[in-house]
Amino acid sequence: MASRNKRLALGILTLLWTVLGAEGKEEEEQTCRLLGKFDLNGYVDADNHSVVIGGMFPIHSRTIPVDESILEPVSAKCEGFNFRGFRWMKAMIHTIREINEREDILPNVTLGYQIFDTCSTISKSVEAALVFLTGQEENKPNFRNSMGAMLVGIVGAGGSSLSIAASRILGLYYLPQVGYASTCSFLSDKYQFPSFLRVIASDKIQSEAMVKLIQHFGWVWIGVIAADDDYGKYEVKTFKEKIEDANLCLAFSEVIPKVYSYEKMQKAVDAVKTSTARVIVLYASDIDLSPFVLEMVYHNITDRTWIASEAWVTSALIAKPEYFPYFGGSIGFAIPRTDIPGLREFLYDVHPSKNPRDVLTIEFWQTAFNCTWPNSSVPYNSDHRVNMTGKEDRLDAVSDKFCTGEEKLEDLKNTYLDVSQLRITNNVKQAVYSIAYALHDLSSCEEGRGPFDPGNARAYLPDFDAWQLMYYLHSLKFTAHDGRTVNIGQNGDLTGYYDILNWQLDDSGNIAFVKVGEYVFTDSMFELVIRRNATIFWNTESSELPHSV
Ligand code: TCR
Repeated sequence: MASRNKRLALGILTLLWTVLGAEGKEEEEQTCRLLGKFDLNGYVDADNHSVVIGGMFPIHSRTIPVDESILEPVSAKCEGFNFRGFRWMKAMIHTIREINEREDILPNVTLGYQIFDTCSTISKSVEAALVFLTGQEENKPNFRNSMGAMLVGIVGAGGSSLSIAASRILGLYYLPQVGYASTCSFLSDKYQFPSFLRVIASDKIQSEAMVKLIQHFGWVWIGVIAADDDYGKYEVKTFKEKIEDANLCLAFSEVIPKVYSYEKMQKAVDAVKTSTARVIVLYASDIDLSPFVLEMVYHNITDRTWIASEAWVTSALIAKPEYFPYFGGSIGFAIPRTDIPGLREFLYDVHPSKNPRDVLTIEFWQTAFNCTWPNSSVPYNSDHRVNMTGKEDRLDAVSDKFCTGEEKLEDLKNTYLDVSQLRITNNVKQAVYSIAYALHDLSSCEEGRGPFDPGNARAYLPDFDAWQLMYYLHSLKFTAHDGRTVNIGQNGDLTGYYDILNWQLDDSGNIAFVKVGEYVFTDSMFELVIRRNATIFWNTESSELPHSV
């Protein structure tokens, strides 16, 4: 069965390769745009490097719907610049540079990278997975990237739906893939996703933690709203099961549509409006959640306590002071926060004049400073979404102000530069480190002591197959820069803890994520601790703990 799958995939790849081409590399670091069928944006630095780590990040929020009158298949363009995803991508480059400077990890190897923008969509993630595998002008996957360097593993993709799609293809070849934000419990199934591992805990744990939190505060009557993707669907499914087991009651369960639909959105809004449940669990990544947040503001729905899943609990997109009357007092789970030395400086080192072909940096600059970069073809802030009134909102606006290049990043209050909440960003770092440590272990394995059959007793660097890394990744345990242990574990999942955060207003009128407790978990135990002296802000008329019974 597996080998039939492989042959089938090989056939597809062979076909696809004939329409694929790759542009050569001219500068040290350049925007990489592959010609032919696929149209992917990203970054590559791989010349003369023996080993390359691939990356997939949501640098845009969505693809632009393709004009239906076009008969040929075309690769969609993207819009909705995502500053947070841009920061994650930068964190990967920063980590690779750091590893290259270290003498204790892979001393004789320079790591390169090849990174693609997934535009938060499945189709782009699949395009990227195929380009990673086909790589260069050979009609079979050869685990070399388009610069001829060896591809050893992939960091990403972001959301579970994207990782699942990419993993279906990468898994056929056992190419290591380390997720930094994909939490779907489904991905723990090693039969379906043999080469997927992650540096973030599975949602199974968070659903359990949610129920414990709900019980802790004595709530019984709970609503749930989730994104219309694998993340939302699986989370809700497990959550419902756990709610039933705990004898709690579900008031309603609704979805937030991925593509704006007035009817679907109103169904969710009505459920919140009409239900007597005062406590509502929200499972969605921030990009999917923001249209729903606007609806809550529009309908002036206050006096609800939102339980935040990790995917939006510290999101700058949602935690805006103007939303505080509606979402203040939210309480939810966050993965551990850390500081990353040197990252701040690295993030500030960005300027569109450095490379005129770096379209992502140009778009970053234009969007951040609300101006048009002279002589560039990068569209300014286009938005093809159907808006809240149900009409399509085409604003291919060109800002009438030109960027001068003198704009100051210091003046910018933007999530890209905010290094106070490094959580997923740190996961990106640890995902890169996982692959690097596995490579290091593989390269220092003694003759005859490797995991492979005697004829192939030792895998030499760079002369080895990427799948051989899986052996080292499975048993990987290392200490991160902040002293924490990263343990990918046998089933590719983690042990660790969540911070429990509560949204309060600080003295300067911004939203502060105040830590009020922790949820600690290992394979065999878990514990919810709400700090005894913690002051929790509740968004109720009386400011007292809400009742939802
Ligand atoms: N898992 C979600 C995606 C996601 C995310 C995030 C996206 C998580 N945390 C933070 C943006 C920011 C958790 C998934 O789809 O698996």
